[in-house]
Amino acid sequence: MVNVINMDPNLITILLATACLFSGDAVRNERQTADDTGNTICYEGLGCFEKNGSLFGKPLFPLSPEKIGTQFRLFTQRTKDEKFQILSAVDVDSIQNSYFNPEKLTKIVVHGFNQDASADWIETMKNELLKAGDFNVLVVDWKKGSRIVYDQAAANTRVVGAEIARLITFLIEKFGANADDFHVIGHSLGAHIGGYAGERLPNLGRITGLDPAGPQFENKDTIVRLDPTDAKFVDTIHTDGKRLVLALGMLQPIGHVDYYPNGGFSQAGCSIFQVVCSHRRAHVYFTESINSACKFQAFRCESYKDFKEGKCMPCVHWECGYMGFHADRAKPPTGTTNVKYFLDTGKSEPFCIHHYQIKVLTGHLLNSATENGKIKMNLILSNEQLEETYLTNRMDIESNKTYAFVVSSKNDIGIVYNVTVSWQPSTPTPGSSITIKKLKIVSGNSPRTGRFISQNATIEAGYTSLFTRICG
Ligand SMILES: [Ca+2]
Repeated sequence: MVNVINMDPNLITILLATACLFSGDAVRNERQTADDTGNTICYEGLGCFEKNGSLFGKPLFPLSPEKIGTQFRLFTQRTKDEKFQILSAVDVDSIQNSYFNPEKLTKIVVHGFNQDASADWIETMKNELLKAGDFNVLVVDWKKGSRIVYDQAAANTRVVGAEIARLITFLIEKFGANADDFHVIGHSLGAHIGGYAGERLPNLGRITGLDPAGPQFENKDTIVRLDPTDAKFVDTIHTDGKRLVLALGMLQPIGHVDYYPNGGFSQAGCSIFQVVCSHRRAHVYFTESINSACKFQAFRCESYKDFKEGKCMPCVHWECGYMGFHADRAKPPTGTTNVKYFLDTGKSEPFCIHHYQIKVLTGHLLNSATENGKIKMNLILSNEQLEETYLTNRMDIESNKTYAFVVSSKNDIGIVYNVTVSWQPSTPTPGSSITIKKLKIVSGNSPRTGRFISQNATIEAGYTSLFTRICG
């Protein structure tokens, strides 16, 4: 018997949802079949939805708009402490009598599975958005469609997406809004809701998918999931793409640009027992990015391994990405999709960190053809303050070869004046040493300002060598 008393409530939620995966038939009699075959259901004003098991994960119809009860809550800088205003796509007055301004950009925030629009993270994101700009912020509440069995919630995303599309179309046709000015920000299932909205709207400006839900969506046809055809710019943040037992997100790149903090899974500071911690980090990072001075700089790279080995730094132009709110500052050339960016984050707030590349060119090894061990480096600033200590993984060192590493700091450390380097061989061997010809540090924030620190030094085990900045 599992002792549920001491379990993480988030874990209980997931287990309950998973345990219900096979009970989808129980809710199916809520549909209203509109054709003779029972394969299509139509809802007034939204169109028809097929129950197509070969494309969609489970053969389920979405629930009716009445049952889902989707609500569009408008917040603006004028709202202040007043209650939000509710907009309706079938009620001109609801918009005319609101603070909605079609001249301004609109941010639409959509929650995911088992959530609602009153969640703390939505309140925080909404406040940060309104601090950043005079936006129309629309928070979408679809809790009656999301706080149920996962499979049915996943099916319901199609109706919620269609409702968002209908509202935006209404705002365009009746109030002169511009499709390009709308930006849907969706977490988990909310990301795919953005996709369903976008596929119905030519020229929707942007969709941000925050850890787009994986179960029933990963590796599915583009009509099932968020994809680059759903908006003019689609950016995603993958934070829970791989897990031994259950991944809530996906690793598959599905946007024009796809960001993979910490490799896209197992976020820094999240333990394996905190089931939704990594999944939720996507919206935490996005919210922090809105007004942060630190811009979550990321680097275009083929893999996290390549990134960690320093192969993707420095970057130039659009290959330097910015995860989160400012992702649209780095757009790849037209027609390029699924561009992957990597970065690391801190373990706690603020999560944004600065990345540096350290390149080491070895000289001739004196003792053997290959040495194995770890290199330890201390970065020292002008005021002799120790900024960062970095220890490489155990590695083979050979003569006359360049090695690159990525290190990170919570602070923008600026110019490094001195670096101390020591050598820690894996097995104590008399005379074990490495020779370093050149050492270079490049800041990820300003790729053109490489900092060279050079000396041809032989470093014996147990000794420390000092490298001084000479130019750059
Ligand atoms: Ca799509």
